[in-house]
Amino acid sequence: MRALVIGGDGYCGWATALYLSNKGYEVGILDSLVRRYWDAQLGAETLTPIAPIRQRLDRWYELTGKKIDLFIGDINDYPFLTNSLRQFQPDAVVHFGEQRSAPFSMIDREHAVLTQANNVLGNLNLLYALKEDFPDCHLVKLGTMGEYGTPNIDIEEGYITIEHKGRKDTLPYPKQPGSFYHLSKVHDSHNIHFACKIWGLRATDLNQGIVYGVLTDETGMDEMLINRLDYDGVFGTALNRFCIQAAIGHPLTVYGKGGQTRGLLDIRDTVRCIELAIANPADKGQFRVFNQYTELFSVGDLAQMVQKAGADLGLKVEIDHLENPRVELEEHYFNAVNTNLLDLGLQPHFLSDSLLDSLLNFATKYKDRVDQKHILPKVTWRG
Ligand code: NAD
Ligand code: USQ
Repeated sequence: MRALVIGGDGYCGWATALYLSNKGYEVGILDSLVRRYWDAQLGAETLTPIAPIRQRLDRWYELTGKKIDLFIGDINDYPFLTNSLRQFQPDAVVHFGEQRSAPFSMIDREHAVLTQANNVLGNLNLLYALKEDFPDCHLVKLGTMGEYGTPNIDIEEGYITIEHKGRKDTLPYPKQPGSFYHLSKVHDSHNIHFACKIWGLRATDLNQGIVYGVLTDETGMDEMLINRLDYDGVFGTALNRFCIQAAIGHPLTVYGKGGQTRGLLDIRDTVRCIELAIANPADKGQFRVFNQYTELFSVGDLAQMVQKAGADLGLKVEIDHLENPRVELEEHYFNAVNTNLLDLGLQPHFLSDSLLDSLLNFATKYKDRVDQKHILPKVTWRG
């Protein structure tokens, strides 16, 4: 089975590419390396010192004897995309290759346009490339739980059956995303759904929650394979950020009341979910949606858990409630179905004291790399 990982130099993609390679898949990575460029523009670096992509892949080959093909370029460059696909001949394409930060997309008009052009048009190019040359290839596309927003009813997996004025239909679940980034994922979902309907493509949209953690069996094998771990106010995400803040003695940055509830999952489950999706492809013409998270937590709960885990390690951790830079509900109902991946055999790594310990220790190991001026949020939704 040949799997092309688009965005394979990033946080989820790197871990996934190595995991699939280790499992015996023939893996290719396609990446424009634009994320490294955005980091440089923001002046922010990952907590961990990540090696250049070719060195990473050479080291992987030295350690395992497994070769990962590399295609460096942008999926918005259509000739590059089609040539790479023809060269690699994928059975499955896993698409992580997008601008994935909500704050980045809310910086200003340019960043909103960049985000939606990069994401929506890149994905549309990919749909055309698959239709032209690989109509049977399974597209596994990373979406986000944030497509749904925070409705006052249970969230289903992609579709909801509604009775209206005596008639009944199963329809796409309503979307109320909270940033121009999250909106780009909604637009992608619509385009993929339509392509499956008109061209008979097969696709799985993985509405992933917030990923935490850094070590997988593969990325932990060698320092040269280390994964990125973002802590800055633009690309850093809630739990990862809190652990790094605790390690450097910075008060945890809870935005507003902290009742914002989200689905989360361990990066070791991200890689397994991708494998499960690939190993059980969608049918021809099917647009399948899985909610990819394992547990629900509020931001306030996460901060308290990190505070407690920190105290156990002798760290004094304070929690700050900052004025919320975003426009979002801070207290709300949130309950989402996530049975599709469990039914396929996912055995979750639930958030545990030992994971928090290991993340805190990891953060402590690299804490001298932290630049404090990147901790507080600078991007506001109201502009
Ligand atoms: P990341 O920024 O670490 O990695 C994304 C990679 O895609 C980068 O290496 C970047 O260079 C590449 N890329 C971006 N645009 C590209 C383009 N046009 N052509 C080729 N390559 C391109 O992000 P991540 O955290 O690994 O997220 C991966 C995917 O998973 C994203 O689509 C994101 O929306 C989704 N996701 C992430 C999380 C999370 O918590 N990290 C949660 C839910 C969903
Ligand atoms: N938050 C804080 N303090 C912080 C950072 C965040 O309180 O220091 C709050 C935010 O206000 C928000 C929640 O935590 O309510 C989540 O924010 P986040 O930055 O951790 O995550 P988000 O912006 O939603 O985006 C991340 C990834 C994105 C993915 C999404 C999954 O960057 O790629 O799509 O998680 S989900 O949240 O389920 O939509």
